[in-house]
Amino acid sequence: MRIERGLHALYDADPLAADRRVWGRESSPLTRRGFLRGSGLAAMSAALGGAIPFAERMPAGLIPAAFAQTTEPFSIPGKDGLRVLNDRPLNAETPAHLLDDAVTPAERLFVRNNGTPPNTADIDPGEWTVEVAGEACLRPARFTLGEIQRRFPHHTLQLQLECGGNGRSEFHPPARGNQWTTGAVGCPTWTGVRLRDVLADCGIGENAVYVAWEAADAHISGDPTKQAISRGVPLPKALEEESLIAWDMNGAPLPPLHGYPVRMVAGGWPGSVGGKWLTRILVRDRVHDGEKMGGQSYRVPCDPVVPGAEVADADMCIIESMPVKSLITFPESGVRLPFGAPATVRGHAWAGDLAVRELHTSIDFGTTWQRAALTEPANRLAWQHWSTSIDFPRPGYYEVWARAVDAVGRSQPALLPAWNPRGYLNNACHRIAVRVA
Ligand SMILES: Nc1nc2c(c(=O)[nH]1)N[C@H]1C(S)=C(S)[C@@H](COP(=O)(O)O)O[C@H]1N2
Ligand SMILES: [Mo]
Repeated sequence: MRIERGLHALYDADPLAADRRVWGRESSPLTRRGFLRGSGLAAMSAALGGAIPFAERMPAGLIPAAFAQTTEPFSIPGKDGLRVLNDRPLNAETPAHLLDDAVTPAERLFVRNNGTPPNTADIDPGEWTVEVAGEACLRPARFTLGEIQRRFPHHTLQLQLECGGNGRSEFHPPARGNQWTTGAVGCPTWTGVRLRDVLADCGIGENAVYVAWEAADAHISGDPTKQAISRGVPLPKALEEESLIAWDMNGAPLPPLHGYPVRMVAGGWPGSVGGKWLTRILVRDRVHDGEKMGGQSYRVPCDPVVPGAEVADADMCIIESMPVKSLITFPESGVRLPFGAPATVRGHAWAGDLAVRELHTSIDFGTTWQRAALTEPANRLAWQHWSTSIDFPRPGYYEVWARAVDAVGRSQPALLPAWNPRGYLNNACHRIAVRVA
């Protein structure tokens, strides 16, 4: 059997019907249970390359992890093995096994552009200007990047960056937008000054509510009267110690695609709050109303809705802290392991504004879980690393699922969380395929 993109389309359209067509599995739409028997089990086992010891636990209507994460050839200069989802604007994600580093190298950080980046090839970074203004700014000012670097104390922090739409490809009905699987996340180190130090210098009015940014990228249409994106955060988030105006990533100047010469980073919130190619900071007396703040952008229904529902803009709320999530970065999904030797499995976990408290793995489709070792974060809002050793009871096809729990006890859902119109915040457990022979 040849399995390609078509499998996703088939499962997107109707997962239980896809099960029937691909494997001959009949199941109940209510319980999502349906035992793979006879020819169905034989077909799936053949495709997966072995018996499936926990076959009777496998949820119906779920593409086996062995086929769920396809990789396609692609190249962006300076990017190593990322998958391009769109080239105008450029969007590329990182396969999970390439995110194994504790600190994400530049070559492996996803790229999410809403517009056309400015040409910064020949600029003098020290002369780049950043203006501070807005209704609630007491002393509007204009700094060069050189002045910012000279006037305010420097800080280096490791901060996670995850696109609000990471995981969108799994929602059904499908949501429009980049069809990210699991790779729109990374956790480099950033060097810069605290946003709050610059804001304090300019004076924050009593009426301040929100801190927003504007940037030098152009709207994708080329229309100079339109902005590509201009977002921000409520004042308390802007004033946190970890909200930075950064010029270095991993000890080197920001790469052009990641905002050279200067950007904002507010870890733990959707990546879209951190403006690349920063030109203006606005202290607003209202919730910022820039491009991609309103409508349905970076918003989810304030109250849960049934999948496929149309939700009025007025009933959509701005995404703030991202939910608890984890990745399995080793081994690579699809790995073949020898039977009898314990296998090391590891990855990272993060939880928006919170820390991760526990991480568990399962090899029986979520029936039982074992606790992994978990490190403390390098600093607040940095992802944590986990590792565990797994014994597989007999040869066959397995899936390893990882599930993190945050500091207040919320855990990742085994499969999909609440559907929302734009497909944000999918923090379902990451799963990898393992064949033991
Ligand atoms: N100026 C500007 N800043 C931006 C964007 C953009 O398109 N333009 N994209 C945002 C989004 S949606 C995300 S997820 C992050 C991605 O950062 P990265 O491309 O450095 O990984 O940048 C944010 N900052
Ligand atoms: Mo994003």
